[in-house]
Amino acid sequence: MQTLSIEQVLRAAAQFDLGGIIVGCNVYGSGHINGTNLITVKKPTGETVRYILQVINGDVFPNPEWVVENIAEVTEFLHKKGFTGRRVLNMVRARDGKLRYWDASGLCFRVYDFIEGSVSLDKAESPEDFYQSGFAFGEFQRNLSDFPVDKLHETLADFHNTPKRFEAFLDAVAQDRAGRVRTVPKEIDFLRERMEFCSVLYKAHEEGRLPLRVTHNDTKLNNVMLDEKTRKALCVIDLDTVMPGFSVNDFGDAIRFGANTAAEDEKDLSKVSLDMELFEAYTKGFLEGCGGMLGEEEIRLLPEGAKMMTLECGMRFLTDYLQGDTYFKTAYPEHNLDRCRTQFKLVECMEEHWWDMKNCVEKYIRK
Ligand code: ADP
Ligand code: GN1
Ligand code: MG
Repeated sequence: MQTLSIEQVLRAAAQFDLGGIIVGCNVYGSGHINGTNLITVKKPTGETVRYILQVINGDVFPNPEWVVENIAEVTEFLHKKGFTGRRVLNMVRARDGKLRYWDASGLCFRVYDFIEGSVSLDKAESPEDFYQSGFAFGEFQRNLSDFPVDKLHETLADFHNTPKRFEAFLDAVAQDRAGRVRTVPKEIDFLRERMEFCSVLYKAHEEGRLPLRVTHNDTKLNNVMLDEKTRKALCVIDLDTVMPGFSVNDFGDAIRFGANTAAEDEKDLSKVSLDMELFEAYTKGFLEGCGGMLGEEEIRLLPEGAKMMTLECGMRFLTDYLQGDTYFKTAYPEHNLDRCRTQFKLVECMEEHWWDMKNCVEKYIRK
């Protein structure tokens, strides 16, 4: 997605009912998909109020209207369950009453109330932080367990369909659009050796061992806001991919990002490993947040979810690298490859710690 000029952002912000004069506008956050800006508004009373203005990435989401409609439905549903204020994401209406604004160049913008007094972390500062994020994502899933699923659009088709992702990867290798295939033989072999694993969750689903639920599907630590002072979880954000999915994948994607001892794009792979203390903290938080809604077999498959999401994410980074970096935001040419390598190293660590992960989740079944 191209970077927006400040004029474009300000013009879009002026279309929303922010009730004052815009006095600040800065690029914000470390998300890989949307264009996020922090907008500061001075109200006639003299107080300043902050908002998040985002341009939805139209190269990623084929229908931004669907994204906005899903978020409206989900946040209203949570609202009715008593989640208000900083406990739920709140969309601000544009001057025409709609929850989004399309500019003349075809970009779709939306605005949220900024969740004040909160932090979103790229790395847990303690196991308690990670426990809290697990609780928030578990609670989110529990709260949506009675959400009418037919109201949800599939904003990104087959988002966590790992076998289909594998086919897309093979296709990217065959096409070699960016001429990079010859530079990554080890990474290609790594994936080919794990082709069969890609189907284990779909198999479990077909055999009736793993239900589809309404899930978040992008459970990175920085998609949860924690209270700055108490460090308790406030709310789950980045609701663009709320769709039917497997609980174990919501668990797994969070482990992939948050229980890695290194950053997602660390170049020094010796720093990458699976932190079992963080794994356990998240397991406890997630299962407590889910409040008993997961079945025993589902809990047993949590480690598969962790490995699946890590392998899939590495595969997505590699596919994007092979296609010439068209999906994820990148800061330099090898960025997607560095990200892919950390994910594959983490998969290896998970394979080494397989029985530690299995024993850990088993303990919570017995509790
Ligand atoms: P992306 O899809 O690109 O990851 P996000 O919706 O996650 O976009 O937003 C990027 C970052 O912006 C988040 O990780 C968070 O730090 C910040 N952010 C987003 N929405 C809010 C909000 N309502 N209040 C405070 N911070 C927010
Ligand atoms: C993207 O939007 P963000 O940065 O929270 C991506 C996730 C990946 C993640 C990898 C819609 O998440 O699926 O796991 O990057 N989101 C989308 O960091 O593709
Ligand atoms: Mg995000």
